Formats: sequence, C-alpha cells, structure tokens
Amino acid sequence: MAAENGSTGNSPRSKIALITGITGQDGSYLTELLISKNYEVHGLIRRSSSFNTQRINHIYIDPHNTYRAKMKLHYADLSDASSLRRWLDNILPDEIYNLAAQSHVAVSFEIPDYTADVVATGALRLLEALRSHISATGRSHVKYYQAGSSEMFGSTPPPQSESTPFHPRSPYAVSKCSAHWYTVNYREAYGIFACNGILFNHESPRRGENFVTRKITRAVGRIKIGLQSKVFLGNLQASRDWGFAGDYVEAMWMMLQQEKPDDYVVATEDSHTVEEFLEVAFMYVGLNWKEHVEIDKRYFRPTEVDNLKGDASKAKKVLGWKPKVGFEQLVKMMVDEDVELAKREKVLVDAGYIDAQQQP
Ligand code: NDP
Ligand code: GDR
Repeated sequence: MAAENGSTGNSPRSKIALITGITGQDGSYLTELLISKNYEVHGLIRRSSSFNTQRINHIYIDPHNTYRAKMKLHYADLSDASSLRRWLDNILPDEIYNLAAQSHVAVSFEIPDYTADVVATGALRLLEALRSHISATGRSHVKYYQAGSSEMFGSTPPPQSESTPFHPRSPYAVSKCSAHWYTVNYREAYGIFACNGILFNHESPRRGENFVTRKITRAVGRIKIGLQSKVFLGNLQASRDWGFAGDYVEAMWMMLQQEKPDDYVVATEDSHTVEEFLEVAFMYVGLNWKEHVEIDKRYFRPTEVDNLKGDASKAKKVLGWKPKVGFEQLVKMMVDEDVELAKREKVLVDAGYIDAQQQP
C-alpha cells in the first residue's frame, strides 16, 4: 500500500481526524474506532524500504474510490516540521492524535538522541505546526491529543494518578515528560485544546513483537506448535498495569469530546508481574513456563521501572470511561491469536517456504 500525495475530497458531514503513528498498534485501533464513528481519517506514515502498513491493510480502500475510502495516507515524519505543517494546511483536521514515537523503552537507551528528536521535539514540532496553522487560518476549534505514558512516573510508587510526580527512568520516558509539558504549555500559552492521555501499558494481538507481552505470547504459540522451545527474557519481577489497546483508544477519543481540555490517567487499576503474565499464558495452553524461559542479561535495562499501577478515577468520573477487557482475558486473547499465527507459520515451514527461525 503506497501513500498518496495530494489533497483529498472531504465529505461535508464527516469530522476529519489526523493520526500520526497510524501504522502502530494504537493507530490501527483508533482508525477503526473513528471510521465506525463516520470520521474521515488521515494518517501520516513515514517512508520505509519495505511496506510498514500491515496493521491497517484491512482498513485500506483505494483512494480513487472516493465514497468508500475513509482512510487516507500521506508521507511525513515527526522529524520533518515542514511536512507536518503542510499536511495540517492540506487536510484541515478537526482532531489530531499524536501517536507517533520511537516507543521502545529499552531501545531508547541505544538511540537516545533519535528518541528525543521524535518523541519530545516531534511533539513540539506538531504543536508548533498547529499553533501557526490556527494563527493563519483561524481554525481554533482543532483539538490535539498527546500520547503520554505511565513511564513518566518511573520510580514514583503506585498508585499513580494525574497528581503523581514524574520521575522518568529512560530517555524515552524523559522525552515523554517533555512532550507532556509542551502540550500543557501550548494549552496555557495559546489556548489550544490540547490533552495529555497518560496511558498505562496496553496490549493486543497487534502489539509489536519485541514488547514483553507479545514476545511471550508469540513464543507460547510457536512452542505449542513445535517451532521453538525457548524464549529469552530479562527482568520477570517488574509489575505492569496491562489493559487492552482497543479499550484505550476509546479514552483518547473521549478526551477530545469534552468541553475543556485536560490530562487523564488511563489504566485498569490492576497490576501483575511479568512472571504472572508468563504463568497465565503458558498454563492456558497446558505448558509450564519454567521449562521454556531462560534469563538473558541483555534484556535488563540500565534503570528499570519496577511497579506501575494506575489510579484512573478521573477518567472514569469525567469521561465515563472504563476498561472492558481484564488481565486474563487479554492474555488469552493474545495467546489464541498467536497459536493460530504459529499454525500458519508451520504450514510454510513444512512446505519449505521458510525456516522455523523466520516469520511469515
Ligand atoms: P507503536 O510502536 O506500535 O507505533 C509507533 C508509531 O509511530 C508507528 O506507526 C511508527 O511508524 C510511528 N513512528 C515512529 N517514528 C516515527 C517518526 N519519526 N515519524 C512518524 N512516525 C513515526 O506504538 P503504540 O501504538 O503501542 O503506541 C502509540 C503511542 O502511545 C506511542 O507514542 C507510545 O509511545 C505511546 N504509548 C503507548 C503505550 C502502550 O502500552 N502501547 C502506553 C503509553 C503510551 P512505523 O510503523 O513506520 O514504525
Ligand atoms: P514497557 O514495555 O517498557 O513497560 O513500555 P515492555 O513490554 O518493553 O517491558 C515491560 C517490562 O517487561 C520487562 N521485560 C522485558 N521487556 C522486553 N521488551 N523484552 C524482554 O525480553 C523482557 N523481559 C522482561 C521490562 O524490563 C519491563 O519491566 C511499554 C511501551 O509500550 C511504551 O511505549 C509505553 O509508554 C509503556 O509501555 C507504558
């Protein structure tokens, strides 16, 4: 699927949303949600040497089919300010969701400079593009959502709410704190309708495969089907408040439907260790995780976030949001999908199209 270059026709009755990070886990669920609400969705995608649109291919309809194509893609990058301003002027969105990020905490220690450029300065570039767009066009109704993270709380003990102090523990988390405060500042300085969602970990069958939940459920599927026998992990004692991504994108949308912009924690208020995730995932398919997991020091971080558990009472009260999928249901949903994926892989392995190390 290639991005289009050029302006698009807008249905007069549809709201228009612009999503950065549309090819990521959250971008795909948010696009589905907004299309179900009759939005016209525009996504900014970055150039890659191979197509990176797997998570949204099922939503894509050729843009020449102007009546049915509700999602349109455009090349841009959070490191390129001119591209952001150009697409704002061209698309004229009503709502902007800034989901793009180098979102892997461990990787942010390897590429801190790039992480800061995209996560922190990227948010600033988009806010500044919005400020100048509003100033030039008078479109002051445009609303902005910033994808903040529970990682900003870092070492501050749980439960963490909107009033909990930040103590970030990685270049990624520090950058998210900057993006958070840029968003607050643009709201206070220019009156922009800008919200920070402070979202705790949320997962799904579309989760990137090098985050711990998906790494585990991919391994469970492949071990169950006989494609591998071990999985190498780091710290199993960290606790996370894991929810379902499909529930969390609803909270993003709800924030932008309020009369006043504000910041909200979004969490299940239930926390589990990585070890507990392993137990539930392996046991679900009749396996003992202790026979398949090996600890590899390379997956430990220079500074760890030990314990995250959110207090989402404000989102519940003001937005009327609550999570629908609980921890065990989430784990089982991911394992079910990854067992099916492993079965399809096995067909290709048996037919000699790929070796077991490769993924389809
Ligand atoms: P993903 O890593 O799945 O997706 C990140 C998206 O950002 C991808 O579409 C990626 O494009 C895009 N991107 C990366 N770098 C750039 C760039 N330089 N310019 C433009 N786009 C870029 O993340 P999630 O969907 O899980 O998360 C969405 C957002 O929410 C992120 O900002 C993340 O930090 C934040 N967040 C996530 C939480 C979670 O538990 N999932 C919790 C709290 C916050 P490509 O496909 O080309 O790589
Ligand atoms: P996190 O998610 O850092 O919370 O950030 P991740 O799944 O990467 O780690 C969760 C915990 O698991 C431990 N861990 C491992 N992690 C990975 N990735 N790989 C391993 O092999 C492994 N073994 C143990 C980690 O040390 C950590 O304690 C996610 C991202 O989506 C961020 O973008 C988002 O902001 C936060 O969630 C909220």
